Amino acid sequence: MEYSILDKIRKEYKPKLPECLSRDISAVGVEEVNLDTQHPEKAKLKEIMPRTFGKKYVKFVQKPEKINSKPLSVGFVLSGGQAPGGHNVIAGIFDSLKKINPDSRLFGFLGGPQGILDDKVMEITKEIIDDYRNTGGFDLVGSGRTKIETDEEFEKSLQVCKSRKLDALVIIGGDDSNTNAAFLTEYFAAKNENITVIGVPKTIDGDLKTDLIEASFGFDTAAKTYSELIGNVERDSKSAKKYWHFIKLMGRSASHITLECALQTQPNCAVISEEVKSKNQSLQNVIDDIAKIVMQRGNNKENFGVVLIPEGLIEFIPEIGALIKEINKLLGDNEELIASMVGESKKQALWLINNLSPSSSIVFSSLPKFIKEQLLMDRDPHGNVQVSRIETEKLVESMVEKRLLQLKQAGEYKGKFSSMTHFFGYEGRCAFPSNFDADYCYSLGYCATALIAAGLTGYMTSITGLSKPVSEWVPGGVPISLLMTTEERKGKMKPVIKKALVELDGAPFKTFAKNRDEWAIKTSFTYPGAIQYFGPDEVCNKPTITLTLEKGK
Ligand code: FBP
Repeated sequence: MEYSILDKIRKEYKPKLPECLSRDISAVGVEEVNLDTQHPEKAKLKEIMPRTFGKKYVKFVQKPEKINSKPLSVGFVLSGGQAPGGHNVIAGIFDSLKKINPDSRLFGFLGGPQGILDDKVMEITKEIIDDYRNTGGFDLVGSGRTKIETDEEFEKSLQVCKSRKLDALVIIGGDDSNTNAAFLTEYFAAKNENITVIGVPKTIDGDLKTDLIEASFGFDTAAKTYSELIGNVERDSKSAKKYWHFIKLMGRSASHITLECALQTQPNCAVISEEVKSKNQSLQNVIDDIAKIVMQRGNNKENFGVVLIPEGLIEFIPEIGALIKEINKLLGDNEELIASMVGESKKQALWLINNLSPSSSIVFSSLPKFIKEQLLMDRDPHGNVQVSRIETEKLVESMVEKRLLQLKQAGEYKGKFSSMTHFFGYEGRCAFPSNFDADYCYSLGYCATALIAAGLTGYMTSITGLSKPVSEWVPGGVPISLLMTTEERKGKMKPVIKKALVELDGAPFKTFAKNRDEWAIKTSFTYPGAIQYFGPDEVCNKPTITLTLEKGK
């Protein structure tokens, strides 16, 4: 394997740890904290997860003497989409396990949760992990989206963990993967098995977030990478003055990435899906708003600009959201029938179209052919529509162009409209983790070990105080079941981890809303540049604007 110079130098970076984890990890104990958390669906969840619901948040404390020094055997799995910092979570678990006892062992399941079902593992050694420290990607063991959900799959997972003599299984994933972690915990507990299950919050989308999980890892690096790219496009557009750029950004549901990038780059327009939904805006309303900005700038002879579009928008537009829900329900209720049409995508599509309600049928027929086809594409194993594969940026661009033509014909628009579309998603998921993500992930790895050593199960690693210097971060664990709610999946109500959407009364959105009218008309672009790994604190170690505004200093 050949390494770039940055790759080589970056491997030497020593991630910072919160004070409490930086001394003797084998002397770290837990302290239960009584939070006044009245879960609104307590009764329902207690019934579904009788053995694991109702545990308390714990924070770590240094004890005067060693309390955990027995060797531990731990398995881990990377689940779902790649997020910068995954390798540092593994490095953190590895180093802390070895510090507790050099005979501890760490095994990575290959290719995501399917690796557990197929019992495919790789033992992580010092030589191996040293090669992956502070690098992006999940390529050390790979990832996948297989869902472990049936009793048969839970049993298989249990048998594999037992045969490997694991004390614990760490699931590094997003909301769906950690939902599965909660059920696996319940299953192991029901079988009286002493194998603990720990979750680690991963997703660039930033939507696995509560008061106790202030950020999911990867969000910082991904948002900064996209912001660099957007800044570059902005500067190009301001230099050439001839294109409008429509940029779709990842974020399957929530618009956190788009909002953060907007705060970092001050584009002319950024659509926030949660606002569209709350205002019950139709697709045409969204288009009219964008066209108005293009028109005003065009009438000022500024025929260029940048529009940010979250990839999840399509599901938040009420009429399209209802259509997608209907398609999902039809797919969920008719799994066997649909499966019998495998290889006959036209027949499958026709069947779906014929079974839509009259209102959804009208919406469906109003959409361009490419969007129709993309809406009917396969769902992911968790039943989600694959929004990354829907070209919303092209849909918006073409509808804005159409609207501008109408405005021109009405004599209201005097500018020229030339446009380009972009999708920034995969470009940011495997970047070298920023110092924030490198430190955060390494610390999360230590937290996972501390939870395992304390014999806790069904917990997600939690670090609070993230807007402060690393030494002041407060590490601990939050019961996964506390994060759960019930939601419709594949047309049926299921317990899942609640997705944290952009809060319209939160500081990040309010800051954006206060400034956006000015950014729309004036050219106020800001250029964050590339992530810096070395140099002054304010360029290397600054958290996202979202985190700073949400948590303050
Ligand atoms: P996770 O929720 O698994 O972290 O994935 C996030 C994400 O990057 C989304 O932003 C995007 O919609 C999706 O994954 C793309 O999935 P895939 O990698 O399967 O194309």
